[in-house]
Amino acid sequence: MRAYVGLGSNLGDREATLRQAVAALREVPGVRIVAVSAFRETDPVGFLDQPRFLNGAAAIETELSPQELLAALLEVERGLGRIRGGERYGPRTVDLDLLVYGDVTLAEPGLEIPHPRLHERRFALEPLAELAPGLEIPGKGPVEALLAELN
Ligand code: PH2
Ligand code: MG
Ligand code: MG
Repeated sequence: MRAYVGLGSNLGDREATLRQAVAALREVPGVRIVAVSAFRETDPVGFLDQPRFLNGAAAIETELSPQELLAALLEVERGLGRIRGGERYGPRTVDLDLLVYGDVTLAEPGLEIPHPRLHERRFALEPLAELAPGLEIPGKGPVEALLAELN
């Protein structure tokens, strides 16, 4: 299945951390990295009083289920030293979000696909549009149209 993972960091050496996250993802059995977007500086969204983020996205091909993939992403976050329990939407050394998983829509405790706030977040839509300009976000519309709506 083709899936897309959002990459974010706003603490420490953000670029090194995102590169390490991609390298760690590459090592996950059942995950193949297809492409990685450029990383871009973005203003914080949701909780404004925090450092700017570096954001990007990765296209992967995976044999893992959405639940297994989520578990792998959380494991990579932990391996890179992410500590949870701070402010919601607050600063983080690394954030790996499952944005899109094929044409699947799913909502269960702890896992919603597509990511519930993807369609309203430029920092997530832009790298996604770079990787897959024609991508249809299940239940939301074409990525390019969603971006245009934010203008
Ligand atoms: N992540 C958040 C909250 N706000 N803002 C930007 N610019 N980039 C993010 O990755 C981000 C955010 C929660 O995950
Ligand atoms: Mg996030
Ligand atoms: Mg997250």
